Amino acid sequence: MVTSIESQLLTRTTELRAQVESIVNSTPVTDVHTHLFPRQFNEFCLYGIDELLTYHYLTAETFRSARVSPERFWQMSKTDQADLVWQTLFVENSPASEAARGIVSILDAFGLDTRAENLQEARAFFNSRRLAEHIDQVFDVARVNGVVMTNDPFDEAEGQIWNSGVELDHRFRSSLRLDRLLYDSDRTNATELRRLLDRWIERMNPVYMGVSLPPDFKFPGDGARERLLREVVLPAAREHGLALTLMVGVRRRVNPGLREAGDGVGKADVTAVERLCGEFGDVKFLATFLSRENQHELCVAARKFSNLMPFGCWWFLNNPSIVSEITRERLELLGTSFIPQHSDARVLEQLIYKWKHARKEIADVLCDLYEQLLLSGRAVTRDEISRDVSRLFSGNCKEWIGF
Ligand code: FIX
Ligand code: ZN
Repeated sequence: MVTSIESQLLTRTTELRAQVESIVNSTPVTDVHTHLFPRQFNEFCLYGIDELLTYHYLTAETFRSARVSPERFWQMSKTDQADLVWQTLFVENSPASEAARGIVSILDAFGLDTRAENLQEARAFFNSRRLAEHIDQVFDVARVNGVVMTNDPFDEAEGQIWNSGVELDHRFRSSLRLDRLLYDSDRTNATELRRLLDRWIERMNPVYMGVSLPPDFKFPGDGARERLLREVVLPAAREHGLALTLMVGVRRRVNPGLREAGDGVGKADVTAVERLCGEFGDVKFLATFLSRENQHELCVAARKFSNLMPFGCWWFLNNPSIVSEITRERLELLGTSFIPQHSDARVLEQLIYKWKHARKEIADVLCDLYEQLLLSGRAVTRDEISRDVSRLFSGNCKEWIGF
């Protein structure tokens, strides 16, 4: 028999869950790391069903089930590749993976047939879209108020667009990606590198500088990369007042034949980031690690260094089961002083699924947290829930990178 206290508690937790879900689903988010481009960047601005289905997450999964070699796949046209992905992952099999379910969420958002036998309807729909309005609708449906791009000043074609004095859509802000700068040994002249950095910072007006790092990254270290970080990048970050974003634990081209789908993961050394934060206490760091095994250590490191902002459930971690686990441990160790997610979107409409799926997990974790708080003797108000979610979805980002 349910006592009156139990039924009161049940009513309050039911109301609470409804409040949290409504606030999480309606609060706009700033997406701190993507590979998206505005339409002013022409062919860099990827959208539509063929780009969505040839996303490297899905091609990797297709190679496991289709009887087509990667070599043969790369010789196919993009539409033939997309047809094969659709047939393999959506017709011959259930779209069980997170990336495949993401396509279902996107098609459903536009009222398209998620069980179609072929891509005829989807292609006709996306081909009929006027890009400017399509971008507006995607941002609106995903409730994304801004995205940070990944800009490589050493990509010939991208550099030409920047040099043309392109006017950016205000929803897209640049970040200066340093991978090529730090990994191309022929650019290791510190003075030359600093001159290049200053020039590109002035031209792109980035909100941060970013670099991806392998699992064996050490700091301090005696390699060229570590020397350039210390002598060039970090002084530039300090002088320009820019945060440095570290994405640690990627093993590039574990299987080169898969191209962009060929990267892997490795457990990294979080103490390297601790030492960076300690030595450069006046620089703000954003950090995400690719290995699930590094997540708890990252939370503890962030408790030691308040100039360290953990962000996102990166790449192979962006699956509901792991997003839930990481978000829960971050809340338990850091309160709301972290950035729970970034989309890493490469194709425009991915914003819709990546944020819909993330919001579901974040809402569930917050509901549990607030229910525990209630049972511990403190209820939260609607305004407090809204304040917490706004901090997670945009406030921490605004404080760290001004966007
Ligand atoms: O280094 C990165 O920015 C990674 O996110 C990419 O290299 C990766 O291909 C990706 O898009 C993962 O989601
Ligand atoms: Zn990325």
